[in-house]
Parts: sequence; C-alpha cells; structure tokens
Amino acid sequence: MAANVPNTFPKDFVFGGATAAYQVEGATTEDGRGPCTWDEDMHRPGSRFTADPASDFYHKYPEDLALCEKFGVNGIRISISWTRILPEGKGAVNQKGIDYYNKLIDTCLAHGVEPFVTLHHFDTPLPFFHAGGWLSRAIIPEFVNFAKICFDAFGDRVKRWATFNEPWSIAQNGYIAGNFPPHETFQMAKAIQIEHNLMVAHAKALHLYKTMGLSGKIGIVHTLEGKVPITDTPENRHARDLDDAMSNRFMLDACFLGKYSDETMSLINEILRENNGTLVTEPSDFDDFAVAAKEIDFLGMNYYSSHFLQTWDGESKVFNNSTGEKGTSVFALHGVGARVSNPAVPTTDWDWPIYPQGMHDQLVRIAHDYPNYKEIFISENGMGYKDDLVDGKIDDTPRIDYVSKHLRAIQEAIAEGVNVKGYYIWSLQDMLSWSNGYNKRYGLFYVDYKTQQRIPKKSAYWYKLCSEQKKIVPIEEVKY
Ligand code: BGP
Repeated sequence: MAANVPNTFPKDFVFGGATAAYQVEGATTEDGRGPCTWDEDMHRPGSRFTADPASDFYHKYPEDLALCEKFGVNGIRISISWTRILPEGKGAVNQKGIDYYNKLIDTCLAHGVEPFVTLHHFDTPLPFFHAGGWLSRAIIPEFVNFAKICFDAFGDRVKRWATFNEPWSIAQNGYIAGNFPPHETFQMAKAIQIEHNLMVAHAKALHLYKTMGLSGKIGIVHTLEGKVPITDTPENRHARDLDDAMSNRFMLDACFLGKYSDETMSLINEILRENNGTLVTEPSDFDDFAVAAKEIDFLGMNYYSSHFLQTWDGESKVFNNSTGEKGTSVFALHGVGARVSNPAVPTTDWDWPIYPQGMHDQLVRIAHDYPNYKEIFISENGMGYKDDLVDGKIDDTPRIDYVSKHLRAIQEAIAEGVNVKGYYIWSLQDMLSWSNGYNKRYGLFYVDYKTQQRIPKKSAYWYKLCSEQKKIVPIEEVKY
C-alpha cells in the first residue's frame, strides 16, 4: 500500500450497510406477496434451507434501522421485492406491498439512513422465470412497468436507484456455474444473451426514470471481479481477457460506452464460437444503450474477490464450494479459461481469494476506460465468515482486517483521482446466503436465527469509529 496516501475519507463519504429483499425479509407469503424464482427453488427436494424467516427484516426493520443510527451506518442498500408490489409480476398492484416499502423508506429517513434502492436483486417473479426468465425478451417491458410503479410510489423520497444487482451473477450462476436457478451449467451463450437482455432492460428503465422529472440519481450495480493471469504468459493473459470480457467488460461497455466495442465483441465472439452459440440483438437495443450511457448517474461496484486465470482448452468443469469446506472449488470453462488458486493469496473458507489490490485496480480501470462514469459507490464488499458466538460476543477480527484492507484500496484509488463516494458493507446484518444458507455470515450485526436477536459484532463497534472519524481506525482502538 502506498504510505503517502492519507488515511482519510471525504466528509460526505457514506459508510453504509447492504441488504437484499429476499435475503433478509422472510415473510415470503405474508400480505399478498407472490412467489419468485427462489421460493420454488428453495422448496425443491434436497434443498438445505429456505428464506423463512431469514432475518425477519419484514418485521424487524425498525430495530435494524435504529441499530444503523446507533452504529454510524448512514446509508442502507435495500431492494424491492417485485412480487410484493405485483404478486404475479404484472397486473394489479398489491397495496400492502406499497405500504410496507413506504414504511421502510420513511423509517430509514427518520433515522438519518439514506436508502439506496435496487429494483431487481435476483428475485424474478416465478411466472416470468417459467416463461424463460431473462433469456426471453418478454420480461423486459414487464420490468420497466414494475420500475415505473416504484418510481411513482417512492421516487419522492428515494434519491438513489439501481436498476439491477449483479446481472453477471444472474447469468453466470444460473447458466454456467449452476448454483442459482435454473441450475444449468456451461451455457456460455445463454449467459451472454441474458447479459444483453438485462442491459436492454436496464437502459429502458434508466431512461424512463430520467423522463419522469424526479430529483434522484439512477445507475446499476455490477459485480466487478478482478481478473489476473496466474503467470504472465500470452496464453494466460488471453484467458484473463476472455473471462474479463464475459464477466465485466461486455456489460460495462453497454452501460457506459453505449455500445459494445470492437475489441469486446471480438472476445465475446471467440467465446460464442468455441461454444457453438450466437447472440441475438435488435438494432433498437443500441439506440437504448446510447441514450442510457449518456444519462447514467453512477456505478455501484460490488467487489469481493479476484480470479487468477490460466489458459484452458479442456472440457468445462465447475464445483461450487457452498459449505465452507476450504479448497474444494473448481472452475474451468472451455473457450474461456480456468480460475486457479494462487498460493500467494489467502482465501476465505469458501475459496474466495482475499485480494484488495483487485478492488483498487477495478476502480482505476473504470475511471480510465469509462471516463464518463461520474461517481462510484462500493455497493457491496465484505467477508463471509463462520462467526462464533462466545459468551454473548462475536470477535470477527478477520472481517475487520478484510474490510480495512479494502477501505485502504479505496483511499488509494481516490488519491489517484477516482470519484468513490461511499462504501456499503455486505452485509448489514447476518442473512440468507443464496446458495450457502445460514452458516456463511457477513453482518455487522449477528442474527441469532432461533430468537431473531441482534448482537453487534466487534466489527460493528469498529465500523462506527470509522464512520465517525472518516478514516480507517486501527483495530486496537476498538473497545469490545
Ligand atoms: C453478491 C450478492 C449478494 C450476496 C453476496 C455474497 O453477489 O449481490 O446478494 O449474496 O454476493 O454472496 P454469497 O452469499 O454467495 O456469499
């Protein structure tokens, strides 16, 4: 780390906490909510967990927001469950869903916690999922309709909107890694098509917002995994470029260039060729992209990890470590590359490399490659950990260490001129992890799932000091 970069954040830097509706709310059948794709998925035979009651945020939000205020968390990412508002994805609006989010947003504001609202955080309405999900373009106008209802209902108070959370995860996890519904594997062409369709939906919803005369800002949340060749050979660098194109660059181009650059398309076409696939687009998609790229206000960047790439011409193979049994992950894709372990880089129990340099590098890359980006928020970052409750306390020092190093990477990027305006730790409280369940905890606030009691972890006390002092506070200064 560069020693000459001051340990300080701008006065208006947000120290936030992130959540997602399906992971925290519970109450999946309450007050008229309709099913989303995950409700069916988590009730299939062999499923290890469900989303009820999760962290019971549907009822416990006043307590969680009071904790935010007490612990210096001055921003919260929430998402709106599409099927609370429109139980069948379309048709009649469920007033109870509107009422819930009105109360939630008002409570955020009453506690001085700025809401950052995501319209879609993986919870596609079940009827649309059955009709092909994001592979089908039929869902695009339905999403825009849902977005309009939300902008109309909440746009007077919500000043920061994201259209989607992590389009790449929808594509990769559902169609390549197989750990999200519909659990398909190695369908690189489908994944790329889904990315494109999501970018069209994003562009249309974003432009709609801009025509409504509301006073807030709108962007998108991408997960930007760093990509590094495991050794510096031309073959490994090419594997890096292919993985980066499919995971990051394709969608960044759509959002910020308003088109796919020739270099990006050359990499994407190589992946499609190797996997016997094609990409279907319509000419008007690029008109939508061009308009939205001029209008986008910010990028939300989720960053947890980077991948170390090696060239790979074998068959595709993936094993998802969803239990925290360290060292079990496998990820190699035909026509792309293999993600291999780097002995010099530590990992979490779920085999995610801990590599803050990757966050810095992605921030600098955005500023360099997409200079019209305006502002960036780190909209998720944090460490999955099997927190132990000992004598009523949780000492999560490894998490503090992880977050400190990533905050430092942000300070360095800011010092190099990147406009980073805030950090939302994943997660605010412990919650359901999509494919891992409840033993992978991320929260500042421990959730006892038997009683729903909240217990602030050591990291919560530390985060409060950082937020108050607008700097990375040494762990020794935490009284716990
Ligand atoms: C991001 C998602 C979050 C969250 C987080 C941690 O991709 O936006 O919803 O789940 O990752 O992932 P996991 O729960 O798989 O450890």
